[in-house]
Amino acid sequence: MKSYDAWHIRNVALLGHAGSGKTTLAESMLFESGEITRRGSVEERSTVSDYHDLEHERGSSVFSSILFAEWRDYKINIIDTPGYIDYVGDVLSALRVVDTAIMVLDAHNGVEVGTETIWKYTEKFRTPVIAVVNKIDHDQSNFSRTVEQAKDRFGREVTIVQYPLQEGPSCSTIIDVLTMTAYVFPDGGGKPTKQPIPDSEVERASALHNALVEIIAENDETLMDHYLEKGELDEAEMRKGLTLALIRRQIVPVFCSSAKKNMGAGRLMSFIDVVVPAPVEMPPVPTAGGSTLTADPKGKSCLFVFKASSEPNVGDMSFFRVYSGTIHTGIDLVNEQTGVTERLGQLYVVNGKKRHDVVELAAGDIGAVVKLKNTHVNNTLHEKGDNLVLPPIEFPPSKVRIAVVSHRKGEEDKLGLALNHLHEEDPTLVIEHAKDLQQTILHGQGEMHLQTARLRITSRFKLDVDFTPAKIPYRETIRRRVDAMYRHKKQTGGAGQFAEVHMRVEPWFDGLPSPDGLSVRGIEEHDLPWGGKLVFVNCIVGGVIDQRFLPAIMKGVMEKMAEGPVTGSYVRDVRVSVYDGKMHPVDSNEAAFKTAGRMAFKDAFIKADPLLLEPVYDVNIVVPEEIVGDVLSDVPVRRSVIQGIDTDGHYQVVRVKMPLAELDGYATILRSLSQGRATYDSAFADFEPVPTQLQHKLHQDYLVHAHDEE
Ligand SMILES: Nc1nc2c(ncn2[C@@H]2O[C@H](COP(=O)(O)OP(=O)(O)O)[C@@H](O)[C@H]2O)c(=O)[nH]1
Ligand SMILES: [Mg+2]
Repeated sequence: MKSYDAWHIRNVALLGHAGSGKTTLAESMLFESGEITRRGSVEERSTVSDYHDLEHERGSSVFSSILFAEWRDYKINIIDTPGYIDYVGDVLSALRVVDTAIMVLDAHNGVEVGTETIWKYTEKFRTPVIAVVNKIDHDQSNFSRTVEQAKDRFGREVTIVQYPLQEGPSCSTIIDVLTMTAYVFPDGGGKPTKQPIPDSEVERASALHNALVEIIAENDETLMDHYLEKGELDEAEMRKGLTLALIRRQIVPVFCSSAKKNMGAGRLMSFIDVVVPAPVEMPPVPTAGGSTLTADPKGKSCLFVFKASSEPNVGDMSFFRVYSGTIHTGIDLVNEQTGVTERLGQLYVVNGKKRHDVVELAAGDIGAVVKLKNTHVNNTLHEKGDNLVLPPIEFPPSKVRIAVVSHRKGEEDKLGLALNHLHEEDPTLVIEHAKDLQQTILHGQGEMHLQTARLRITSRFKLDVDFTPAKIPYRETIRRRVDAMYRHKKQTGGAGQFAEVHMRVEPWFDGLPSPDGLSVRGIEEHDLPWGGKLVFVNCIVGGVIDQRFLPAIMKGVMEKMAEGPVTGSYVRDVRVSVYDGKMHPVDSNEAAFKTAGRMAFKDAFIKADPLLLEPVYDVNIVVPEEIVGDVLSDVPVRRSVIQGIDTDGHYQVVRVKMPLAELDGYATILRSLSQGRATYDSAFADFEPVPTQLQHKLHQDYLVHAHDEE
């Protein structure tokens, strides 16, 4: 394969709502460029991009695929992304390493939810965007409406470069107002003949052409004079202004295609070659140290890992973009994050699961190596002596959670490894070993994301697992001061057990005065691993209990605090003062005092007006303004309180405090409430009291399962 430098590489991502035709368009691009000799289809499960079994089952993309097409003198790296918002991780990692986004719109469905969400990401990263209105062959294709919607949602930068002469199954001609050419396609698509624009279209095409020129001229002053002199401009002349307008997001050029009938892919690729910014034309990438990197093939080698994959028939691979220098097989690079020096093996460029060996990859290019042992997604590798860190992909916090249990006993370790693998491949799948809940919890972006993970566990790792609801990490505390005592006495055969402990429990808070009427001999303050405090006060006078038994009493208290009396949840923020007790010269020992401490604490706690606390989250619900009413009226049903509403363009951001117990499942509720048009993110805010009735119910449920423990 030819080597390409940073002037002849283009990096694009195909983005857009699921089903808009990204994968089919990618297939057309590969076919037109001669990368493949037969055009596969999603229906026949034969596309280069959707090669996973899971994608065949689903009938649509689940993972991003790395592809490339050599078109004329250029290598176009294409990342085909999944459209469902559950797989947003792959969209974000693609956007991190490409220079331009190709937003595929469905001419029948217009601008869809996925399109809007992704548009917002391109705004955030200031990614240049090209829009492709696909499916112009669809019998209900409506190009103009789709463009109007795009203008409405994305702004007046949306500018027509191409439009279909006629839409629907008989479409065969695309009018291009940049080259002022009619592209007429043969039956079955492929290479069009170039013809003059038909008379009936000249007026419309010229008006659109002039609109284009104006935007371009804003970015290239000499061009307007040129245009006025000659009366027209060709693509090469307009290139500079167009490229700048793209980089500055002053234009979103609109193309059209029928990926299914193979119309438009070639012309799109020519535009990508000529106009889309090369890696060297993009603003330099800032590094964490405050310096910047340009795509200089002679610079020091530096690459960024944006994707990992593990497939039985493809192997474990790390995918990266070279940001500076030229790397070759066998090069040693230091992983800045892990500190390990990695020797890169054979370098590859890939088309789906097909790998091609290459000897080197220059700055700007995207490639792969067999998975590096100590390297993960988001790591920067550089030459020895440097210390560069490229900005990481910021994955969104997860939205849904589920507990995972291995079906068969003894497979827990295997499951642990499988889950780590899943996280390695997809950092938006987060694994939590929740000790207090005694559950392994899988966090993801949506129900479908979790279900996909489950299928992966079964198919890739051959493990059967059950998904059960994740428990809520409640906390317990008290509202009242109570004194209690417990006598632990057992006589079994020979030696007996005896211990008696009197203690006072009180709600602890900062600035709580010393225990009333007790003489304090020592105070221990413990920050609890699960948050909050235990303050343990020794008020024993006159040696009624041996000092050596006090640690045992505290141990007993701690045991109960780790499994609170109300629901078995962690206890926080209590002060325990031990002020009296009894011991026996023979039968008293540490074990006896531990038990007495635990039981005294339990009895006191239950009498001290216990309060159950639940985790509450700050939730930002982003919803199109037309349907904000539906969301607002539903919020109070979820025991949630609205904190405020902000406006963000066409969207309202509703800020809500919502208990985790309600947040579980909210992704699905919100999706159906808004037909998928609303999304949210959430972050833990605080623990807040559970309503009395609910607390009572949870306590009763707990008592059914709790065993008597003395
Ligand atoms: N009529 C028509 N159907 C298309 C076109 N492109 C894709 N499709 C169909 O739309 C569905 C989704 O296509 P796919 O490429 O998987 O979309 P993706 O989810 O965006 O990757 C499939 O059934 C395709 O055959 C097109 O240009 N015209
Ligand atoms: Mg797809």
